[in-house]
Amino acid sequence: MTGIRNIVILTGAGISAESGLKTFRAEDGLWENHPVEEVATPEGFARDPALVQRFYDERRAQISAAQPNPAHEALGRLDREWSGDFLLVTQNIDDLHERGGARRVLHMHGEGLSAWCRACDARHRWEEPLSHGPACPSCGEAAMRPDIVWFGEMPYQMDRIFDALARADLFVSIGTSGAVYPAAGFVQQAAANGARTLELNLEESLGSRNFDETRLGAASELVPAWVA
Ligand code: BJW
Repeated sequence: MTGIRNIVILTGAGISAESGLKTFRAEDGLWENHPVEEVATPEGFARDPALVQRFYDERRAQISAAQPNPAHEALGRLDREWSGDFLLVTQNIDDLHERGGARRVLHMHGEGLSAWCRACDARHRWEEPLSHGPACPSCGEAAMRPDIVWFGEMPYQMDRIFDALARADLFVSIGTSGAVYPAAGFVQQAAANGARTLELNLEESLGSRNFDETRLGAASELVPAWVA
């Protein structure tokens, strides 16, 4: 990677697919059996909190049972060995990047194993079911919700992401369909600031035409080959 010092990587559900976690928009994907407006909007949560809590209870159990695959591990190696700036922005709520050894990880859509108290704003690591309406360990209120960014909500740490994109020499997108903003627009932001842009995905995405280069295939093969 000659001449490259600052790297920003964006990952999506495709990087965890080979760890057994479903993507969203595939034919048998998560949105197939769970209408998005019911389980991934604040309005859906207000209408039927128990349904939404159950959906994330199931996801939490699946995350805990999954293992990182060679793509997560290759990015973990790259993070540990890269002395320049490195930011791994993930849209995923699983913790497979961390368990694959990455440290400079930013979860822009939240974390499945975290719960957020709407009463006192505290965040707590949460591996148990939330659907039982447990009390917040900080304030005692039964106001815990999944620490997830739903449609219509502001993704986390956007200032830090835009700052990293402004300084990136290389932007790499892995396993994401490019269907959801603002993440889908990062490639254009990075390119406008002069970064080279590379996409690694199983198939052409909605944003493929915006990248300098697209390599098609499974993340568990493409990512280790790119990092090597
Ligand atoms: C493989 C593989 C293998 C398979 N190897 N690849 C501009 C225009 C239009 C609309 C909007 C806009 N700006 C905002 C909006 C509204 C909205 C939006 O984008 N709507 C669209 C539907 C159009 N966005 C929002 O509401 C966001 N908030 C927001 O914009 O706030 C205002 C704001 C303004 C300005 C600046 C900043 C903010 C919030 C979005 C929240 C998304 N939440 C979800 C659910 C929560 C997390 C969870 O439950 O897990 O996040 S939706 C869901 O989609 C999830 C994902 O993170 C996200 C992206 O999906 P992803 O990861 O791309 O998965 P898939 O399934 O779509 O694709 C998988 C890909 O992998 C495929 O391409 C496969 O081919 C590939 N693949 N196996 C490699 N083995």
